[in-house]
Amino acid sequence: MPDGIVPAAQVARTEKRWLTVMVGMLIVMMVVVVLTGVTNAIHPPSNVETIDPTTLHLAGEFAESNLGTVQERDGSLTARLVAGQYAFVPDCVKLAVDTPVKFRLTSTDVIHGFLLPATNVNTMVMPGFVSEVRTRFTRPGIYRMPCHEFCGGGHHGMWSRVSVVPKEQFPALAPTERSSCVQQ
Ligand SMILES: [Cu+2]
Repeated sequence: MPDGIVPAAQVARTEKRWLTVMVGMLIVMMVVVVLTGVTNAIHPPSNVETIDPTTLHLAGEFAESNLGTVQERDGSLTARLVAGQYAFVPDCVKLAVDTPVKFRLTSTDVIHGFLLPATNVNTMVMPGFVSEVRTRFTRPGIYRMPCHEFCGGGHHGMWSRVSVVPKEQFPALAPTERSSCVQQ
């Protein structure tokens, strides 16, 4: 219209069109969420385990002597890490290829993130909670491990590594022994 006033019927039509687009996008996103959940097993962790972040270093599962990789009786590996501003401890985790792996992590201070590109490992690490992720590496190599939750001024430097080696190169560990690749 020359005076700039748009007729009500046209406004209603345009709004309906945008509403349809928006509902369509919502449906597409819901389908993506459900499909990735079902086909790729990408879903929120179901276990809720709490832990006191103020006494981690004193004793228990996340005491310093207990961090790193441990071999379970069934041959599987468990890697325990503590995340804190601005590092993971240990900062290099050694694991074997084609072996069931369980990561157990917790934080001493704020929320951090634990992500291994090209794997299903992607979790938040929260103080007060234990995050557990299970995986199996099909290829040896160095997997870079960035913290992917903004955790403060040094966040961009919070990088660690996971070194996955062929089975025969992985040391046979005694039940109380821990392994890492921190010195390498
Ligand atoms: Cu961070």
